[in-house]
Amino acid sequence: MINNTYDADSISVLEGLEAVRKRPGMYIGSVSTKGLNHLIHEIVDNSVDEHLAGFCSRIEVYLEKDGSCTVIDDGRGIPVGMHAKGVPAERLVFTTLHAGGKFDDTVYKTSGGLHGVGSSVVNALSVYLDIEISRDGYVHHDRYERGIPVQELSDGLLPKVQKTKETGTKIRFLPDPEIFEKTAFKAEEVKSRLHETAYLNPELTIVFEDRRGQETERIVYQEPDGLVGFVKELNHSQETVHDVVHFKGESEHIAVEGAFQYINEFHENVLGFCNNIYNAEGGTHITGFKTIFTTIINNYARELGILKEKDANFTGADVRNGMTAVISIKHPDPRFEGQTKTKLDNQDASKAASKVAGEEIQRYFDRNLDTLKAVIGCAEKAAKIRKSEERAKTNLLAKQKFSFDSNGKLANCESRDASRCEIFIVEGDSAGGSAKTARNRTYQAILPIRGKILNVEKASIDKVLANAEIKTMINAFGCGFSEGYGNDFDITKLRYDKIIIMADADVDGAHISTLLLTLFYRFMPELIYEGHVYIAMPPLYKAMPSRGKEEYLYDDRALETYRKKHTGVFTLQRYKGLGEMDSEQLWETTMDPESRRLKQVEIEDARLASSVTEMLMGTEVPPRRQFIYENAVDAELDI
Ligand code: TSJ
Repeated sequence: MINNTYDADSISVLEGLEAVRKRPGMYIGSVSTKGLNHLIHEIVDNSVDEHLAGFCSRIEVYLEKDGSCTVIDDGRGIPVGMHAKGVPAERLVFTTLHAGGKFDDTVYKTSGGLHGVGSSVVNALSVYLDIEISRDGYVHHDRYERGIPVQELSDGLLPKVQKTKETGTKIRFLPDPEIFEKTAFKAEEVKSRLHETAYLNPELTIVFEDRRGQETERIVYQEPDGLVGFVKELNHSQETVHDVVHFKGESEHIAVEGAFQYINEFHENVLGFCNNIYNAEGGTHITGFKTIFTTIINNYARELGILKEKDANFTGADVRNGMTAVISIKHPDPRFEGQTKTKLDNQDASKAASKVAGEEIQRYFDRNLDTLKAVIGCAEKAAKIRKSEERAKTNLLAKQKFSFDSNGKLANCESRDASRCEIFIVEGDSAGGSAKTARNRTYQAILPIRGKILNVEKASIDKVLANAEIKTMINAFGCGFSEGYGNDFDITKLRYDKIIIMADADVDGAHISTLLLTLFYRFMPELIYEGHVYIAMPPLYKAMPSRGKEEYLYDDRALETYRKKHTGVFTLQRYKGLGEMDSEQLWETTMDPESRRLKQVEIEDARLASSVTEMLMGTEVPPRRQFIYENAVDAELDI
């Protein structure tokens, strides 16, 4: 009887394992670098949960030389005692899908995260996962390989390998190259997420080390100022209008915290987090905050006589003109919806955010009239510009509705079936010319763009709209654009299923891609959410062996492999730019759907692009060069 139960359990464990390894995307989103990095966050989130429960103050994350990742915390240590099912509790954590909740006495679960997976998924997708749990006076050891336990138990329990007075959990795992397209973690993304976590948890210390290079890079993230520090950091290079306003409270068992500060720019940046998870698509907490904020400002504006009886209210977008804000809530049972399952859906979160923000912000403004007046001043400016822009915009779009080929630059395709059509945005006239010759004109359109397009992160909307390249692009796509002021974007009108950025694999190319991504991110984010934006990946080399077929090599790793495989003599041609390829080569390597490589742009890429654009555009030249260089190299490897 006991044996049967045990067998049934191990069968279901194996089935779970197989399910995860068969369809990893279902559990971690994708098997690209994003999915790979997701493994780290999935593990770290457990330590953050332990912090939220009040038992952990330090988390260490190490990227190891062998490609593995180590995560250490000083929490209570995963329970190791015998569980009712006859195995150590820890074994269930790592072998049962969605085990978390069973022993989880933390109030707030991060398990409602992007894909709601757990440590068992990371385990199933790792060549090895090694565990040391310090608690009850000992270090307990366990180990899995591709999800299967390989550590012998003694009397049904984990072996104690050492005495200790400490407590905590240490996990080291190596992602399986059989599963992941690429197995090198992207440090920049890990760092940015850890930094974010530090801001969201002011009493937590997070240590990061990248031990993979010649020299170890070590960073200690510690942000005692929390959300206030976060907003300051977001605004660090901006002209601010007042001190950061902070508010905090609880309603319906939901903890709500926020901070905001206005800058002298026509730009709104409101970030939402639920249980430390970033909500790229916003959600109910954000709506609740925005709605109450608009009401508060309109009420004050009338009270102060800034809005007269005959005046219309400020719109929400007016009121948030120049606002940088972070809203972070802790919800006991979060639900997510939306294209990327990052939009908070709980109605009570809207109520709680609105109640806490409403009460606290009014209290603040009652005592800080200068800040209030500065904020209302931003809204007034926005309302004024909105009114004149509404006119300008209608004129612009009306005039150009049917003339998007007017400046002769767009070579449109013949088909009007959007699901088949593609538009290549090509840097430079010479590459543009080759692309026009090379393309399949039935369904491929070419839009050459020259030089650097406007940095939309900095420019106000009228400048953006005045830019010729941007105008042509908006007109070509056919779906308008959206900014704070109204929302005229209509994705159903999109004329192309794929928008493909084709830029050189060098510094300038990386720069222009970054600017384009920023433009899309700010004015047409749905294009990215719905997966319409791609980056073309031209090859870096062409290898021509003295005997045999020539071959295009898309990155340095491919070149390395090629060198190992081909013992004979071969000539290597390095492509410096798209312009070096004739139209036939360009077609074959970069445009032909049968043989080309495209990288689908994910919202995280665009968010990163947008946040670095400002730095790229700054006046300090040295860090900027370095950044572009590092990322240009990255882009080469990241295929
Ligand atoms: F994800 C994971 F399981 F791999 C993992 C868990 C990874 C890492 C790096 C840390 C952790 C983890 C789990 N750190 N701390 C904990 N804590 C518990 O699991 C724990 C400890 C004690 C009690 C209790 O009720 O006494 C409850 C829990 C959930």
